[in-house]
Amino acid sequence: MVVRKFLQPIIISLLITLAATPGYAQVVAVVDSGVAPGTPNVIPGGFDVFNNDDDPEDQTASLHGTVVARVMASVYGGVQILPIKIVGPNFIGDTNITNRGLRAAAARDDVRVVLKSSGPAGSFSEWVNIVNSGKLAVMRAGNESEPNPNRDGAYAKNLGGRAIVVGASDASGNIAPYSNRAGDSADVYIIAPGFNSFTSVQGTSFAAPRVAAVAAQIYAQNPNLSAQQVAEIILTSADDKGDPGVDRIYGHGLLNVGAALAPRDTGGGSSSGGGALAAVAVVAGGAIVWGILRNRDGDSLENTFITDVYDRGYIFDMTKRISAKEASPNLFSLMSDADLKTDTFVVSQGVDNSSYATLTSSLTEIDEMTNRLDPTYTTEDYNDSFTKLNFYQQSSDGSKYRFSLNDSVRTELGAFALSREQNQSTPGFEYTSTFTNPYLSFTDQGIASHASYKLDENFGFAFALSSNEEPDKYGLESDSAVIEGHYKKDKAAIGLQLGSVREMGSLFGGASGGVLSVEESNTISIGLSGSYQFNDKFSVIGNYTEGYTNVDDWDQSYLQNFSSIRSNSYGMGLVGKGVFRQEDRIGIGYSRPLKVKRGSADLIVPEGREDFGQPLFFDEERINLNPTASEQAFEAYYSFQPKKNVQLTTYFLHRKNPDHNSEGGSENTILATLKFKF
Ligand SMILES: [Ca+2]
Ligand SMILES: [Ca+2]
Repeated sequence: MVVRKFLQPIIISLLITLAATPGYAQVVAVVDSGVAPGTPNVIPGGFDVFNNDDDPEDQTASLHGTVVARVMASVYGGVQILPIKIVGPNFIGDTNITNRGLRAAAARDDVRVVLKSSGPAGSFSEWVNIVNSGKLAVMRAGNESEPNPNRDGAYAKNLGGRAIVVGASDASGNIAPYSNRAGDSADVYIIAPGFNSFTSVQGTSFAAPRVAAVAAQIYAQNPNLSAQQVAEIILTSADDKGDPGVDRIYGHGLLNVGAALAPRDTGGGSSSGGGALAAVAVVAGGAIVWGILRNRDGDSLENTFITDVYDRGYIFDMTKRISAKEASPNLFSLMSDADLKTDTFVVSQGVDNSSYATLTSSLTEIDEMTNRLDPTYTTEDYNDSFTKLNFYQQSSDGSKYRFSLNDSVRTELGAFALSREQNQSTPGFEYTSTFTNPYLSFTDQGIASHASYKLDENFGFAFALSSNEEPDKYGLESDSAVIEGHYKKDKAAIGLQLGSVREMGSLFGGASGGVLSVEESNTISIGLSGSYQFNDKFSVIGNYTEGYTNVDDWDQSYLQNFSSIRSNSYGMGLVGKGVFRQEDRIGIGYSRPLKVKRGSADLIVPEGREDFGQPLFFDEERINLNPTASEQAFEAYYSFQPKKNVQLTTYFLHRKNPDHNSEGGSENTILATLKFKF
């Protein structure tokens, strides 16, 4: 299986905490049998409508209303419960009493949620009054195994999305046998555990308070939400059960408390500057990312304040979201060679010119970029069939053409190309970018082409283009071009490259759409490459490239006011052919991958807000973008054919400070591949 991840495998521990919320009253009126004295989370001011007094003591033998209150407090410790007693001993009561209780709940301004979990049904008009006064209605579905919710629960579907009717689940998360089903109320129906540790009795009465408690906590996250929004958050964050989607048994599915409270993004951007959640998973270019992370004075990124589409605030460790997109092609490409299915078609071949095409297809795994803030998120790779196409043509006059789909033409340039000219062999280094032009393209997806011409025995020039227009898939949209002139005399050859790359939303191949993103960056580069052939076996090759980048800020980004940026890369190596055996290849290389040498920007990170709807506070500092460490990469390979049709390659890589991370330590990789040709 080929693994070619745009995102490096970032394992994210979700470090989301709720931002401190001012003490808004988020009261739930519990229209039930009252509560026993000393029940936690109960606020003063409850009513006993049944006995017409102001002490709603619980007279039921099972302490029904008391258990309901305890279940609520176990789900949300901050819940404030206003008991409204509408039944006496043995649940005696009637519609008039219930209606008076509902009216009392509607009249209270501090009540945001009205929970009806026992007793005779009230009138529909009283529930209309409750939702019209801005409150969310939560009703039990009933315990008669019926296909539809009954009693008050039957009203939920006609209350304009401002009500939720709750069925019961068993310990496995399936609908409990006794619970009334979603039926005609599927759009407003959810299930929650019908059991609890306070009583052995089960029922939808004990499921509904869980939903009411979560609703209260969502109101505490943002008291400006409407009842409709709170219902929407709870219903749409439920775990789907039964048939896919909303169905007539489970409605929206099983209550998921964590998902209901987690930041939610539906893909829209935020104009508040709080950071669009869609943009939270950040992949920054390896050339720059450790400059951003290591050169800060403050801890603003560790304590970033973010808001979701419902304007709920969270404190978030943004550094856990930022990962480096490696500055250099990684080893996956080498491993993938062993796995790819490759077919080579010789299109035509003659004495004077030849052309051929290779078609390679593989299965690719791409990490999904989205939904990483959701605590219920599990890394879901999706497979994508992936096709590489290369078409080559070489003419008798020495000119060469190449057209590639989903492959890089970088190895046609720089020291790689000079080496091939002299040695008739392409070096086997994996750090191709340091030996060629790292700015040609930061990805090997997309379309690329190359043409080279010989003017005479000594002079030649080449032209390469690369374009990627799939930012959704690969996170990078860029157009680049490099023109190269080369001169060869006797044993020495030199090349000079001029390049230009325009990246939309990215900087050095990373951060597309992320909070460290940019609107556009434009880099011009100049490169010098050289090759010297010692004898018929060995050559030394070297390459140096320098780039100058201008950045247009993106107004949603935490990085603003970029200076112009200078960056560079270099590599040198010894390559040999036919050293120990006729067809062997050997190479030892040193690379210093692309890295920012000079540049700065303002890091502006939201750290909180005075109140809901008020402007955000920002922490602001000027940071140097140059990483404090430099990656040093040494690589060596030896490749030979022990038998005809068999090729054995061994490869060793040592990286110190990978991606220029001063705390990155060192990495060693040893790899061997065996290829058979049939
Ligand atoms: Ca009483
Ligand atoms: Ca379903």
